[in-house]
Amino acid sequence: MSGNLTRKIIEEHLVSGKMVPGGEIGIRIDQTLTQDATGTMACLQFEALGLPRVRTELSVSYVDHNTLQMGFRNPDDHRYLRSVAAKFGMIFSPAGTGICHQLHLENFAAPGKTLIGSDSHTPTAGGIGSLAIGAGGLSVALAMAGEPYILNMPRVVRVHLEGRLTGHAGAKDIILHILERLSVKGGTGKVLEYTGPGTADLSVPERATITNMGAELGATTSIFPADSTTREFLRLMNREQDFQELHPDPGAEYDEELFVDLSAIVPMAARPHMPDLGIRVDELDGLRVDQVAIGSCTNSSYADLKNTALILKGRRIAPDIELLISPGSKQVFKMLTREGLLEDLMDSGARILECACGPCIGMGGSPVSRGVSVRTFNRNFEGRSGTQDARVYLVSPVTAAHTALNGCFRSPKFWGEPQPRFGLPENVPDIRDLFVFPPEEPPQEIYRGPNIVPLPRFDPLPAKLRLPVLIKCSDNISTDHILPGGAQVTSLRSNIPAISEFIFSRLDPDFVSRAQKAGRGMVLAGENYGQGSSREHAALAPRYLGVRAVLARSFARIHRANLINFGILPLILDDPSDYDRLRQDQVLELDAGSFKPGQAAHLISEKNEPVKVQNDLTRAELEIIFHGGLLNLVRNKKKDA
Ligand code: MIC
Ligand code: SF4
Repeated sequence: MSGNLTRKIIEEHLVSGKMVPGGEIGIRIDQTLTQDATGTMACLQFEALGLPRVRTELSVSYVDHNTLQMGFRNPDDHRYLRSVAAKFGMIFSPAGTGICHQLHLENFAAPGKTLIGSDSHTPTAGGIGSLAIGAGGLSVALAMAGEPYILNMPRVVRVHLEGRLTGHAGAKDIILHILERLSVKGGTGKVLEYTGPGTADLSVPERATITNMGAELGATTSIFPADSTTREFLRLMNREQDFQELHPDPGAEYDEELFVDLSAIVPMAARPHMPDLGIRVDELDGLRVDQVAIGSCTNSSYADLKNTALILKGRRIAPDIELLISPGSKQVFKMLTREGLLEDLMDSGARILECACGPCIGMGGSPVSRGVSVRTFNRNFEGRSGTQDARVYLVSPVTAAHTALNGCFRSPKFWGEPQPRFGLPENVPDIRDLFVFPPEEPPQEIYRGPNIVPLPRFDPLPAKLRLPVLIKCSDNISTDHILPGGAQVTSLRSNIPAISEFIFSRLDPDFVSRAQKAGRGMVLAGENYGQGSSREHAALAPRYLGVRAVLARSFARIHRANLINFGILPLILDDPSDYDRLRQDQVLELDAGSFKPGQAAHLISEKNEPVKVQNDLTRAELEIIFHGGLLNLVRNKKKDA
């Protein structure tokens, strides 16, 4: 099979393996991005590799998540990241400059480039035609060291867009519609490649909204062609030289197809607590709302906020409502200011927050108890907003703005004339000089605050293990369930012993003490275990607590890779009914020493009952796990060399 865009980019970057769906391949990485919440760990890991400089075309270190500075932790981490960037040749984006994905799209992403980022929404850059993949911090550290990125060759889905958007519908409604059709695991092992005449109707930031939320489908990534719209976007960003035209070949073949008629798309919302629980906004008519938040890497572009401002212009938000707005970048912020739109937003009663992730990761902006919060973000997992009993709905900026005015969801038929969908203005302000570019003569000093605790060392996997089931969890457990976000916990990302105290705290406050008492154990889970955020701490901290295996009905891609990177066996239950049969505290024995790549194996319960697992681990993955994790393997190989 040949000719689709995804395969063409992969082929150009292929360093190992065959491009057969499901098979292991290695690709050369042109660009990396890290953010502060995952970046300190990635940088510590890069330091451990002992190289003098990064070996990519471009690596950018953004500070956008942990921007609250309540005490020394976050500011110390920012200073550490700044000094690491200067020493090792990375571009540094200081706190407040913007959200990594929005900034990367505006300033660095380019068609045909491969990008991996230690954040699950890295596929945002697919909107400009990059092959952009979210990964764990360690995988990104290795890419910074010039190592290929290893992944399974995805199946490529052609998403054929017909027609044009009409009425109040926007890009967010398209992806919410696709999520409703495919579900949060519908993209597993796949790349969604957007084609068809409908692509021409969408601007680059609108495309980026769609590729951003491909992460919620569990997709490896999503990508749009690079066409005249892309060229125009790059021209306005003052970097037309980064453009190359990219299309699938005529008659290109795909593994699957999906047709979407844009003219049939209507305003949509995702209901609590999952991004795929789609519903038409008119079906929510009358539902009272406490808070509206507009921003995040999904919907914080100039057009998103201009639309919002023009809907709010000359009006006040409903009296009982709180409206929070965070522009995606200082470039967006400057355009709003220049056009007087910021004033429209302020005069409506909105609170303007800094250009950062903010409420999306529970970094401030939590809703009231039992509050209904309507957000233009991409995730509405329970508790993620920082208020455990809040109910979060995901919507477009247009829906959010009307909801803020009305104080409740109203059917779009009451919203009046739709706004036109805006493009960028001619003179887009350049904010490149706000980035700190690495100096010619790199300084050698690295600043390490007391919050940066050295990485724990892990032992190799013993051949024979007796592991109690420490927790039994349901389907679609996200990494937010495993390790909560929010200001308190996220500021501990550089301190594994401290952050491990929060593992599974929202599901079961006794988990940590049980794990510590047992010394070793396993997690039992349903389908799509580890969906959502790429935070490798959701594997690293359980490993620190003694988790040596996860037995699940299926795994989300990035989390499975993180488990392997930190020496935890991800095993798939062969018979789904075993999930019902197995209980918490039950002890299972496994003879890991006898595991062979790709061969089924059996665990044995106390009653001598076998539990069959499909072991889909490759030789390379098993080697990593047997060494107790990828860093051990790299260190041991160095010792032997
Ligand atoms: C998220 O949206 O969940 C985050 C916070 O951006 C994460 C990264 C993290 O946990 O640091 C992600 O998407 O990977
Ligand atoms: Fe930041 Fe939210 Fe985007 Fe994650 S999803 S990168 S927390 S804005």
